[in-house]
Amino acid sequence: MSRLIVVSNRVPVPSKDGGAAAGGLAVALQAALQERGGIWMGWSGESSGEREPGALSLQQKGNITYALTDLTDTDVEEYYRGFANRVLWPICHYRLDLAEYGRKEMAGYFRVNRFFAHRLAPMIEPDDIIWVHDYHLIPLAAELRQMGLKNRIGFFLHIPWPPADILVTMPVHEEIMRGLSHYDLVGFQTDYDLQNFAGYLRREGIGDDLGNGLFDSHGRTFKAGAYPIGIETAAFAEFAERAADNVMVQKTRRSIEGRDMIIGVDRLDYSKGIIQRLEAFERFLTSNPAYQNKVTYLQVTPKSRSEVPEYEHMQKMVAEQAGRVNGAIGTVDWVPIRYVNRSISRNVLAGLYRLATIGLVTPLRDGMNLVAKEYVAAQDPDRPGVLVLSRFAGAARELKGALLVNPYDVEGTANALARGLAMSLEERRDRWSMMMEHLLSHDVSLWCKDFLRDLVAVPSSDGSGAHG
Ligand code: ADQ
Repeated sequence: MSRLIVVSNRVPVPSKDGGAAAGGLAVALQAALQERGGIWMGWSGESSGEREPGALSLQQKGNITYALTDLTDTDVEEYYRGFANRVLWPICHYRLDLAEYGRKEMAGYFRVNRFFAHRLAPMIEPDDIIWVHDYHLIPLAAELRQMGLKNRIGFFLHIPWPPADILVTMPVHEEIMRGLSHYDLVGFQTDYDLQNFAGYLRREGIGDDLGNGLFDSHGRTFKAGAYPIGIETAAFAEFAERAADNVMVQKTRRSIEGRDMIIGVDRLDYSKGIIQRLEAFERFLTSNPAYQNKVTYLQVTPKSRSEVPEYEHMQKMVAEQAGRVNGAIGTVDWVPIRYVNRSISRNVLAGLYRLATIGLVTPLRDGMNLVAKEYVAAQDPDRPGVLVLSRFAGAARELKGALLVNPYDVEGTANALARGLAMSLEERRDRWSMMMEHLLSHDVSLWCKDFLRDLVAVPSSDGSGAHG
């Protein structure tokens, strides 16, 4: 079996003491790496100032070598904060209004990808399989090909892929698309993203759809497909069951005694629709006054990317809005919105999901959204809660038992909350079983296997044979 090389912007290196349980994606990729042996390479998260970063820092854990590099301050500014998070992230989330183009940032993005390729290439053996993750590293395959590598290289995009009309507003859309054509397999979260990708090739006249998922573009034949990512369903359900004994979960249960809890869990990001969600909760309370003092909404939101101005601004807006609603509707013995700005261990998180009568997941646009899947997996099969889910999350295409909402429609979301809280136990069980069955049969380890199976099987454009 060939070795596996995973490359992603950040790398979940296990801590010395075993640390907090890692997320499902890390667990699945680590399992594949352990089985095949391999390397996980990425940015250390550290800056080397203005000096060229030194050699890769290598750590061996079982069959896996973690290979990390620092980046210079300029690299971090241009590649990470600049192009990746202020151009590609907003564009892929349909936010043309937030994209900030700058030649320097674009050049920095391509430069850092070249740098990654130069650091990675000496470690690669001819029959290694390479799997690149996410929007930070789209041009990596092209750089590796430039250096003569003929390995099988796959790419998975964790975020949405926008329609051509949106993509072409990005000045370097042609280079980005050329970059994708250097992979052997390009994976998207949903069919809808895949259609957007195929639609661009057709519209710009730069590629042919050969059928069977194969495309021809920029002189290469490659495969593109939808690979909806899953979670570690069975393990997460077990965490949730065991979390009943956890002190933090018990304290939370006592603190909501006699009330229903609604839970929202998101990184603080404008794509997650947190502002609109708070508005919907407020609307729900004002249109259904009987629920006042009977429902508590817990929003758990660790800060992210706070050095990017849009995120800093959002942080302020969400805090202000939660404060305003609490001031206007709360009473001396009831705080309608509990807003927590921190990260929580996966065990506790699973226990909190299980306490909540409603999981409220309303991104304005999301590649998949794992919180929706985690909420379902964490439910008590005898008394499951209700998932209220944005139709604009990739997960909405799979989780048919959810109450689907349009997050821009504040009143519609408020009505879904009322419907969810009043739903009969029988309907809750029916909806939940349908979703749980799907999540158990489409978990993250299957996702990983499916992608690698297809990557190995795709006919190679570079004359290299298939190998498993
Ligand atoms: P994200 O945008 O980060 O991921 P999501 O899929 O919801 O979004 O994953 C977030 C993860 O972080 C979940 O596993 C969740 O449990 C965890 N998390 C969130 N808040 C937390 C908190 N306060 N404490 C602890 N953990 C917390 C990107 C894409 C998504 C895609 C994933 C995976 O934007 O669309 O689903 O990658 O492909």
